[in-house]
Formats: sequence, structure tokens, C-alpha cells
Amino acid sequence: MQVLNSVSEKTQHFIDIEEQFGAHNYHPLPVVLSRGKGVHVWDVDDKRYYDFLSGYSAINQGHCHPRITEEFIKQAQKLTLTSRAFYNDLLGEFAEYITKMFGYDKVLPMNSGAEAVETALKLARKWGYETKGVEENKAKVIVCADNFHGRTVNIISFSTDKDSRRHFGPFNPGYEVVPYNDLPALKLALQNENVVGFLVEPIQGEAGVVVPDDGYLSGAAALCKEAGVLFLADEIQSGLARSGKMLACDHEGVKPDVLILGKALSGGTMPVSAVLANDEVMLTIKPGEHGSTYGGNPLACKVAITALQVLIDEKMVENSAIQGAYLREQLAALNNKLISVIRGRGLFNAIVIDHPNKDAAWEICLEMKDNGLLAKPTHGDRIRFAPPLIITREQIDECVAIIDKSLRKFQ
Ligand code: IF1
Repeated sequence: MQVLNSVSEKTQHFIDIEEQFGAHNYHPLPVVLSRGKGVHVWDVDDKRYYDFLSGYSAINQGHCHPRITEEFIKQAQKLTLTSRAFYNDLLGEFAEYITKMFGYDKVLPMNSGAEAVETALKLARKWGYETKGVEENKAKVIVCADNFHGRTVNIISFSTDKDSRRHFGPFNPGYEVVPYNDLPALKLALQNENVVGFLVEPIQGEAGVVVPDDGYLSGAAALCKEAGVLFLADEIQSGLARSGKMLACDHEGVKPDVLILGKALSGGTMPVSAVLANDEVMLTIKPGEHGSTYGGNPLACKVAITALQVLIDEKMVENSAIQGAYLREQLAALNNKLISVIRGRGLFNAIVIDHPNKDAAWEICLEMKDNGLLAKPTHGDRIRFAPPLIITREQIDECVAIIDKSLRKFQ
């Protein structure tokens, strides 16, 4: 593990025990955080940073949002879990709130994002067999190259990332991969009558914030409709105001048949995910056929209602759009040759680093850390810039100055 001279003894202590007793399934930046507020986090030495990862977009509302935290604590002292063996007095309220907000008949609550994706896939198959009339065990779901939908064995069965798959097989059949942002390839794959769904990230996150061409999402939705196939949108990362619209699909006026939400649905307090669909799809799953112990628990429901209300009341969609455009404009104005690409929508952004050293993006992130801004490289040369959606113009200015200063060290 890389250890820097600049790391304090205290920081090193926390890194060491995590390395010794925790599984080595991540390679974090050498910073140990102990508190957060809004757009900022502080490390164990009380150094302050701008958070430009936002918990992989789970913290859209900002760290420890006062209203979300307050409702969380109040509900935690009242009732946290009933299981779905009994009703609770918040699931109905949450279901009514979220379905009316997004315009669907029903919601199925789960916990992690991966579970919600699995739920959407099960819905598509069930609908395919029971409504579309696909022959038993023949259902196919089309997915995109360079997708990221989670870590379960089933989901990695259709990943195209070698690290995510190596020695985790055997994998599940029933998927076909097409290139992202390629309507002719999708059209061809849709010719198979056993296709029940098309699962897509409206903006690809892990791939490095890849925004498809205008017309891709609306074109794909139209092709799916024509073929009698469900359009399943994984908005776990791109949704909930991150891209400058409530959903990334809203950029093209597309309404998915199945909408998958997670991450910021709880404002970063606990795993809460949800799948939304109309009755024709949702009611194909009957009692006893799917579920989870924590899914729809009253604490999650209360937190999720509040997390959604906060997005609306504090105009985070608007702020994400405005500050995101300003961030890209200011990054472009740096005119730095190290930045070969600046892309994104709203506050969902990435830059691509052009440098002969293949570890340059990692080293730039270390430098930005020392200068007070936390971001994480992906795929070697890409750095995501996704701060909480409450960031102000003045804070963006300060952050761009940090990015500028950090990049200068590598010229
Ligand atoms: C990791 C990425 C972000 C997601 C989409 C489902 C899930 C995710 C579109 C699963 C999760 C995460 C998980 C985290 C890294 C990460 C990530 F780089 F891999 F793509 F955010 F940028 N659909 N994304 O992005 O949700 O089960 O984790 O709740 O696995 O290391 P989950």
C-alpha cells in the first residue's frame, strides 16, 4: 500500500488497522475522515476538504443534512424495523409520496442499489413470461458495454469489466451486451423476440461520466416500445438532481418503464433503494415471490421522504444545473493541457488526464487532497468531479483554484 510522507501518525494508525483487519477490496486515498458538514469533510487531524465524490453521489444533499439528520434521529427513537410481515405507518406514506413525485403506479422498496437492479431484472423477466409470453427460461435482457450496476454475481455476469469478474464465475446466462450510445446495435439486438428488457445508465458513472449523444435515450425508449420491451433506467447514480434534472432521463423527456433509484434517496445516511413501475409490470410479482428484511422499513421510509423533500425545497436540481455549467466553464478557462476532456451534466462531471505517466490521475488526486479537495480517479486517467448539490459559486471558484494549483505541479 502506498504510504506518503505527508500522512500523520494518527492517520497512519487508522489506515493500518483497516488494512490489517479489513478485507482489501478497495484502494482508498490515504485520508481518514471523521466528520462532515455540507460540502465539507474533515480528517482525524481536523484538516478540512471539499468532497468532490459525495459518497459516489449518495450525498447529493450534503453531509449530515440538518433536516435529514433530525428526522432520522426522531424516527430512530420511535420505530426502525417491523419487517414486511406486518404493516408500518410510514411505508404507505413513502410509497404515495415517491410514486406521485415520479408518476408511477407503484414502488418496491429495497436497500442497496444492487438489490434494486436485481429487483428490476426480476420484474422484467416475470413480466416477460407472464405478460409478453416469452418461453420459460428464454428471457433476455440487453445491457450496455462498460456498464456498472453493482456487485452481485448476477449483475457481474453482464459486466464488461475484467476486475469485477475475474474468478467470480460461473456467470448467469440471459444477457446480451451492446455498445453504449449505439442505436443501430440496440435495434438489431431487439429483434430477438425473447428480449424482455433494456437496462441502461442514462449517464454512465463508473465508465467516467459518459454522457450519450442527444437523442440516444429517447431513441432507445422508442425502439424498446416498438419491440415490446421494457426500458429499465438505472438512475441510482445519475438521478435525484445529480445531472441538473431530477432524473437524467428528463434531459430527453424519457419516462422509463422501470425506474431504479438508490444512493441519495437517503441523503447518505443508510442504504435505501427503490424500483418504480406501473401496475402492468409491478403486479406480476405476488406475495412471497420477492422481498428483503430491511426493505421498506419505517426509518428508511421517513429518511427517504425527507431526502426527496430536501432536494425540492432547497432547489438542488436548479443549483446542480447552474453550478455544474459554471464548473465546466471554469475548468475549460484553465486552458490546461493536462485536461484533454471535460464532460458531464449538472454536477455529475469528469475530466480526462492526458499525461505520459499512467498514474498521473492518482497522483493529481493525492496533490488535490493535500490542497484540500477529495476526488477519486477511475479507469486510470479519469477524475470524477461530483460535489454535493448545495455547493455555491464562490465555493466552485475556490475548488477550481485548488484544481488549478494541483495540476500545475505536473506540468
Ligand atoms: C463500488 C462506480 C460510482 C451505480 C449504478 C448500481 C450501483 C451503483 C449506476 C450499485 C454503484 C458505486 C458502488 C461503488 C463504486 C460506485 C461507483 F464507480 F463503480 F461506478 F458511484 F461511481 N447502479 N456505484 O453507480 O449500488 O449496490 O453499491 O448501492 O461498488 O465500489 P450499490
